[in-house]
Amino acid sequence: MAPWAWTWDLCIALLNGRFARIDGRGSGCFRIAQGSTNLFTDQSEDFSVEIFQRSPLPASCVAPEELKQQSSLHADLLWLDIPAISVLAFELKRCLSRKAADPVMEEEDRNRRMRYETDERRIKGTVVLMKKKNLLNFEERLDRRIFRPPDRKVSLQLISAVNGDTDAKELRGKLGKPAQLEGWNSANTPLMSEYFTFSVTFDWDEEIGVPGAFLINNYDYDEFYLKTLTLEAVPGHGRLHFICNSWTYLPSRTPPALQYYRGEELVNLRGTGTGELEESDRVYDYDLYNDLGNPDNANHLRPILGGSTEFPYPRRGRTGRPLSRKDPRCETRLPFSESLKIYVPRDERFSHFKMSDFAAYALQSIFQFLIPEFEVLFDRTPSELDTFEDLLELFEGGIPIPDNNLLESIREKFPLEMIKELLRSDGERPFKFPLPQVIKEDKSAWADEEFAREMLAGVNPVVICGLKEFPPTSKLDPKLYGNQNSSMTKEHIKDHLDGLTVDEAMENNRLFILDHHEALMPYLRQINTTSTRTYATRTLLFLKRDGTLTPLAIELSFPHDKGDQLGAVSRVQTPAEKGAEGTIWDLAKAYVAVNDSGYHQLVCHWLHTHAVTEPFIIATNRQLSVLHPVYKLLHPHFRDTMNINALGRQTLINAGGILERTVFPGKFAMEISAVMYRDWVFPEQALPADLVKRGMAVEDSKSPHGIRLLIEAYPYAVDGLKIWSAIRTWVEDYCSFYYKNDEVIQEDHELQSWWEEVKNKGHPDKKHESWWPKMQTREELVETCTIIIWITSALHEAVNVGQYPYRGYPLTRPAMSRRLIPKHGTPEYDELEKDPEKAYLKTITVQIQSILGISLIEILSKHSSDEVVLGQRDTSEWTTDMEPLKAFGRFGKRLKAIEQEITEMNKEERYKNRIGPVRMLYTLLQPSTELGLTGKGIPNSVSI
Ligand SMILES: *[C@@H]1O[C@H](CO)[C@@H](O)[C@H](O)[C@H]1NC(C)=O
Ligand SMILES: *[C@@H]1O[C@H](CO)[C@@H](O)[C@H](O)[C@H]1NC(C)=O
Ligand SMILES: CC(=O)N[C@H]1CO[C@H](CO)[C@@H](O)[C@@H]1O
Repeated sequence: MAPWAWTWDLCIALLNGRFARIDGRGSGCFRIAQGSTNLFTDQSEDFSVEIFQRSPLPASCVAPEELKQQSSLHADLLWLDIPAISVLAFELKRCLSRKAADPVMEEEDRNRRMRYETDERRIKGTVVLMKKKNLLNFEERLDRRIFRPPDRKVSLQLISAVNGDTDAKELRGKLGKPAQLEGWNSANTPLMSEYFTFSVTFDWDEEIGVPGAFLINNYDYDEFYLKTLTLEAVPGHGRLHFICNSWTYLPSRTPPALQYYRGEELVNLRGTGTGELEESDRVYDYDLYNDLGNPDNANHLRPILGGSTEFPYPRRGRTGRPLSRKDPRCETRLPFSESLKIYVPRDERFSHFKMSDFAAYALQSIFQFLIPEFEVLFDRTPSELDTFEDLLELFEGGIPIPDNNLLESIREKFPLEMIKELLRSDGERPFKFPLPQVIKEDKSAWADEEFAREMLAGVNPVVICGLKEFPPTSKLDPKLYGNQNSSMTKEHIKDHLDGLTVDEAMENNRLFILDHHEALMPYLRQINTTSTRTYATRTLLFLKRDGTLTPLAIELSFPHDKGDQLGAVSRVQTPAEKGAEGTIWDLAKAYVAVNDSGYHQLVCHWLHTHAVTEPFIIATNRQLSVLHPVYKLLHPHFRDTMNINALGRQTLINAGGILERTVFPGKFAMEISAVMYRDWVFPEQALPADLVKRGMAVEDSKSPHGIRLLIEAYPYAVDGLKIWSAIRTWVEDYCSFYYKNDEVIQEDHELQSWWEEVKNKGHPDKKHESWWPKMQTREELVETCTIIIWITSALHEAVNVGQYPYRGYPLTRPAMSRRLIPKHGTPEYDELEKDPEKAYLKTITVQIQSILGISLIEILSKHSSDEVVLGQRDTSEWTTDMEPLKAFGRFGKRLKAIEQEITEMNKEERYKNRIGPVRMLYTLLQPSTELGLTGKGIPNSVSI
């Protein structure tokens, strides 16, 4: 292993790019950076300087030998996290000094230089490729040298940026003669690298002039990832360095010679709309969610989502698998064991070692191997969870697994080091869950204050509304559902309003509601046919003088036994501490939590971030060239989303999948999310608009973000608005550079086609809505892009990362319930009086599998280090335009300042909702913009 080559590779590992057209069936057009840094010259001294600037050496460096040992297993991780980079820098320096002393290298350098000087009609270049490999195939990962280099089966052709092709009908840049990749020296390619460096020699003549792009064709069956091409000494120009995707042009400003290729590439990406798509395809197309159910299995029949008024839905990426024979409207599913092979456009599966694959893989393994085993285990020992202590024991002591064979088979089935962490070989309780943060410090997770606080600063802070009428009324059709108005009365609450009357409290914006009644009610009867028993709930809250909320009453409603038209049967519980009433109050809160966690997972998380984003991604790739400024703006925010969504259709949201098993509506879960999509309004996804709509804020031009919060200490909104505004400023600066006025927007045909397609093909069930921005002004473009970035970054983060810390403790935040409140005079009621813990546990469902699921994700995400967070990009050379780069720098600085502001607020006791009685700070919207990949912060995209 030549140390020199090793360092070379490490340099390259720090950059990022995009897949080249790799299927050998066509050609792709690439963009190119001029005058970039010297990262890829033979003088890698430049590089070492670069690295040292970015990341100062830590005081203690890992010894190189040690590094190498670790590397063989965790090479990818090492590349990506900060301490490792520092170590690499250290290593690099060491190697450089060796290189200088290496006479063979020097000789080669000299020869190369001579060739350049004597042979002017040739251009020497260096191509850097990455081989494709299977993430989960450990053997392959270890022995990368078995890669057969593509050698002469790959050709490259330069495309002139200055001269047209006289033989072509339309204007397109002159193509040079194909050149082949030259030899690949295996000794030069280190063990732990996926990157390969090749030489290439182009014939050059005046007609090519300065190349502006190149065409690459792969006639080999192996695919590879193209990183860079560097041309030495282009006559009349000098050095040219092509990093995939760093030039930006509006369609009308593209050099004429390249326009043809720009259009052709988009045609390629749109595909033909027919046939099954294969792994190497890069085609982006739309389809219905007709692949969740299985027509051949009576238990797995599910409606098609999308394409009907009953079940409207955003579109998903098309895979083109064969249709079902039994029901040709449905697409057949991939076998479970092949889940990871589900089609997504090749460029969407870019990063080979990343969180989403990991998590999907882990979840799949859990559900395939573990859950069935656990189910057997817990059926055998039904008395296992009779008391709250038993549950705590699970967290503190691990899950008891009596059967050693099971343990062994689990070990075999989890090839990944990280999952093995869960499976200790010492002692008989191997599954130890980290204690969820919410009960770590203090057991007051039960407290009413914490119950209420989490509506403002928990994992689902996006549902609570201001109360506008009392008692709350229903919009459900009385012909179908009878009287669904609330049965709460002033009597229930009047003594707890700080001396105000109900009307005064409402006028002063002191009353709030978490309303989970309206949408759930029509489904309760159906849900009642599953093993779930739950209520529709309305929770009334009062804003106290100290800025915290307290629950006043919870209304639990259930359909009338004799039919829907007779209206709801409701009961109203008010806070109680002792005896049966105290237990019933805790149960009432539990039913609210059940409803809230279902709504959170299905609507706030899946539908409002994952599902609605996918059509934007597809339309962006089909209609905006990679050269387009809006493509460039949005692209980092789309990373991994199609991949995780596709894996989700395979194992999470499918019939019988994880979602159905872990949220209370069971098999109706996805249907309900479709019904909820009817209410989705794109412009209301903007944070300020959302807050105003929910009655949590009022418009106020004097306030910093144009609105005034009615609960001043609403941490999600306070932090969110800062981030929202930072994104908006950045987007505005960026768009203003390319679009000097509204006409440029109107005349940008790619932009206009993009927007048409978002509406008509991506969200076609909503295409007639009048609220879609018209995309005629820069203001509309700025607002639209801000919303997209907000959804994919901060909004997703706010409703995603807190799941385990806030919801990992199923006693206070159950996700399922299996019976209603027992009636007076029944044996069940007696039990509730005598043994409240047991009665409580019989009502809520403690789901070992869901704890296991989220805790695994929790553990995995601690290890993930390849997220790129808001305010950062995976390469600093993402554009060559200086103004946007500067604006981006300002955005990063602003986020850093916000980080600081949040930290400061979190220190102040007076912001009670930031810490709550459980002493757990609200940090979900901390942007964490320090340089480096700390695994913290707001990721750019929905990637898990
Ligand atoms: C529910 O309340 C609204 C507003 O007070 C009222 O108009 C409506 O008639 C009530 N519905 C029923 C079915 O009583
Ligand atoms: C809910 O299910 C239970 C048990 O099957 C049944 O007795 C009850 O009538 C159902 N309630 C409604 C409203 O359908
Ligand atoms: C499925 C579900 O989550 N049920 C309801 C919970 O509460 C929200 C808020 O009103 C409803 O929209 C959901 O339908």
